[in-house]
Amino acid sequence: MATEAAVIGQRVLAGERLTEEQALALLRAPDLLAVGEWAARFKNRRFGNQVFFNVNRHLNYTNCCIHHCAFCAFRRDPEAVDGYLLSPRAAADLAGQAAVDGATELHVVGGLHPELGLAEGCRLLAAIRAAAPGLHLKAFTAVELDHMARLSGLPLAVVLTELRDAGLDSLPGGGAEIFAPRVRRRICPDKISGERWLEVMATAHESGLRSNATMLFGHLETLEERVEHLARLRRLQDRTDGFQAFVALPFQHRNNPLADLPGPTAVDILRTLAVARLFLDNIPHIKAYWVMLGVKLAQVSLAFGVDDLDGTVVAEQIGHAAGAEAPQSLSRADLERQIRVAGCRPVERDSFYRPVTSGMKHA
Ligand code: V47
Repeated sequence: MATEAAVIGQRVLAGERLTEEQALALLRAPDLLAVGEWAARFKNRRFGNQVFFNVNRHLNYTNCCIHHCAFCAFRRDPEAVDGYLLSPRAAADLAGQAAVDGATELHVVGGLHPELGLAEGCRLLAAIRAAAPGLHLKAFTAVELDHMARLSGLPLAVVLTELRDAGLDSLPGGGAEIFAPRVRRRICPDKISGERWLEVMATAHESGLRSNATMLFGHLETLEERVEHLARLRRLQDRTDGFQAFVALPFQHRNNPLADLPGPTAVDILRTLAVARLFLDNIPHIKAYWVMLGVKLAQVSLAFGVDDLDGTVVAEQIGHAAGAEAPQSLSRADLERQIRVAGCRPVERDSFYRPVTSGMKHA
């Protein structure tokens, strides 16, 4: 007799949308490989054996933050001796070098610096844009955008317009954590609510900006709260169609107040990615962030519904501060090899998932 999970698998492959109850059943299903196989088939229908990657660079402009998130090992008090805030000039120099090295995208995020309002955010982007006109600027999480709107006393729509005029091209998906208030009270008590995160994204999507979405999982949340998070993303995507990729971020457990939690196991990570692929039928790309998965597990995840391996990265600090053991960067050749050895075809993409066919390829 077919198991409950097998019936769900048949239904989803026949085109039925997964319910929250079914997603939960798959997260609990003992047969990891069956769930992975359905997710891989779902992915292959859309993208065949292609796996996307991009040549990017992360730029964390400040570690100073007025919040005290329990999972974060990167933040410093604004007055701390090891707190930093990059000047627009220093950020521009890094961006210029990234462009010379062949990057097509800069991922710009930081803590909530008490003095970094809209004017400073615009100055930062404008300096980067001037130094590297061809780079796509994926900058500022919903949390940072809300902070700028508060400091400047301006509506979010105006903040977004001004940042776009200064060079903003799209938004990263960070800061979503887990939407459930029960969990937020414990892991990020000062942060905007899940509702506000979704509202900021809705406003951005309605203004024509595209974004990603994340989920930081494997700490205090229940599986039900994980599914609820995915369901809220799926509902917003039904309305706006603005999310390009979903990024599942496994909790890194070192050097932070939650360090006594073990973090998710490899099986949990793979199952969560596979269920995200099957449940988020309206978000095209499922991204493995190898910095937090580790390169080896990220490669395995390509058989579990993942179609995007992010990226060359170069100078990541948030995951590494919390104990990520992955290297600081991968080269284009490294990424291509990881993808090929997994039996897939590497496709270098731009920030809107169009294949990169020309330009300097020497990262
Ligand atoms: O916003 C912080 C999370 C995010 C930890 O949009 C942690 O393409 C796990 O958002 N363990 C930053 N996660 C990373 C991020 C991201 C990465 C790659 C691609 C994209 C994209 C977005 O990492 C933070 C927070 O949600 N985070 N500390 C930790 N200890």
